Amino acid sequence: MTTLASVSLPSHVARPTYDRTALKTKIVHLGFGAFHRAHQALYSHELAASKKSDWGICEVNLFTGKAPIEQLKQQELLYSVIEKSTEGATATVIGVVTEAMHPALDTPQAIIEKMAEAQVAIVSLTVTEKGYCCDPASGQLDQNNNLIQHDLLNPSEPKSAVGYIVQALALRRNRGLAGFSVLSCDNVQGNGQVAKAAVLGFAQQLSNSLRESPLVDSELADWIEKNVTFPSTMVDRIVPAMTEESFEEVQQHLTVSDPCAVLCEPFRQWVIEDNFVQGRPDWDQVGATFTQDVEPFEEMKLRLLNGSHSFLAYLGYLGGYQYISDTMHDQHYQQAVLQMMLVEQAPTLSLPDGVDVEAYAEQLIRRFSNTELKHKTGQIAMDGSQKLPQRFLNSLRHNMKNGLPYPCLVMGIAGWMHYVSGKDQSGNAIEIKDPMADIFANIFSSTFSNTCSEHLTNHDSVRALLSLEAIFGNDLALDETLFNQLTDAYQLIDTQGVRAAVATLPQ
Ligand code: NAI
Ligand code: CS2
Repeated sequence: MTTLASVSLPSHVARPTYDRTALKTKIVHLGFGAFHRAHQALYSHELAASKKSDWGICEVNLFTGKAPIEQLKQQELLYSVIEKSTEGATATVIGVVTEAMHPALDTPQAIIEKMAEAQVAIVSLTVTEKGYCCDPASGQLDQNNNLIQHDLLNPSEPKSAVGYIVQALALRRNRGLAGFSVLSCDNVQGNGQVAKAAVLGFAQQLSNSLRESPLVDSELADWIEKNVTFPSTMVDRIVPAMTEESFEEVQQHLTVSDPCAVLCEPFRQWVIEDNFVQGRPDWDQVGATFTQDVEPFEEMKLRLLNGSHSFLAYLGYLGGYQYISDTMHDQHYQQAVLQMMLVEQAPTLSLPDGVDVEAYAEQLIRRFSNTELKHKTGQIAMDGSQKLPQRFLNSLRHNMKNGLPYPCLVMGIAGWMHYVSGKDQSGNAIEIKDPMADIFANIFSSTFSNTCSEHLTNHDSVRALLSLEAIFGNDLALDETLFNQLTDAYQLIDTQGVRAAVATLPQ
């Protein structure tokens, strides 16, 4: 079979120039998804290419994503990243992957053993927001989560990322090895603290429930706290999910198919809390920033970039826009999202030193307008229950408390509320991909069947959704002004259509 590894590639495709056999698996990464391939792995590749690093990565997928792991193995652990803008494209073959594993191919025990190898210094994650099994509003471990319940009963055959990490750490402790750093690269506010809360919460629960286990005792959580660090990060690069058309484009660039390839924008940013227990690659030599305080960067990015993305995703999808770049052609959407950034989100932030927020917002509008990236509104709309708190709700609370305006935030939330009803404005079904999808479906089936007037239905739907504490905490549902504003926005979308509703926002 001809693969990326065996074919002679066109000269414009950059191939690894370093000795791949000199790399050591010092990072185990959970979540070989689109983003990691174009971000952490690419930074690590560039560092290896500069001959200053022997940090290799073992790529692991835990649930979905067995196919890319198999495909990676079939092409000598090589894959390609294509950066695209209206100015052109560049293609790079990434050589920094040293191993690839999946529980269905390699067994959970083999993955845990890999994480427990002495030279492994970092276990990094891009497992999506829901992968931390935490309550999105509080950031604490959700003990009712199905995966957590499974892993508490079967710690040596875990399913969750948290279960794997705790089991590997228990093994390292038992063998007298050092801990490792857990590096979350997901779009979660305080991602390091959330990863820590999940890991320590799980270890605590495990020691409460399994006193007889040789690996787990009442000291495990304490040991983890002393021997493991959880640096926070701000991660940024738009990497849309691949489609048939994007795979065809890859084939054209490379002259061979690459099922593990990703297409992304040229922009990238990575700010990392410099707090590692067993060393780390010098990613700053290839453009990352190490700092002691990531929070201002994280908040800025989550509220300005991701908040805008979610606004455009819900209201754009319902407005018939398939891609984010399509929403940028609608001046009402573009102006409203810019207003939301500058007037409703930026004033809630403690900006990092030297950041010009207007320039940052304008740069985001340009990035969203990149027509070369086919970033689907429906993709970003996924998992809204896990995204709303850090993207909209913390700013909403700030503005409510300080008497500041928030009509765009309200419209964004009302858009989400319509979206999770599971029907678009023409009555077509929307497939809701969200850990709380069943709860939304229940809300809409009961409100629709128990009421007879359209007005009451909207009112009840907003009330029921706003009462979901896992998303909205226990404060927002008590605010009648907010409830009325949300109901009005929801009603406006219903009666006037979503594009007209967006056109009423400050421009
Ligand atoms: P993807 O769908 O390509 O990959 C998702 C990865 O997460 C897969 O490896 C999958 O196996 C794993 N996963 C899903 N649910 C899991 C669970 N419950 N436990 C363990 N692993 C699980 O998505 P993509 O684009 O790689 O994004 C992943 C995350 O990366 C996002 O949710 C976000 O937090 C972060 N991110 C994504 C960016 C993007 O533009 N795609 C940019 C910045 C951050
Ligand atoms: C997006 C992000 O899917 C989403 O929810 O908002 O993945 C976004 O593309 C990245 O955070 C950009 O860095």
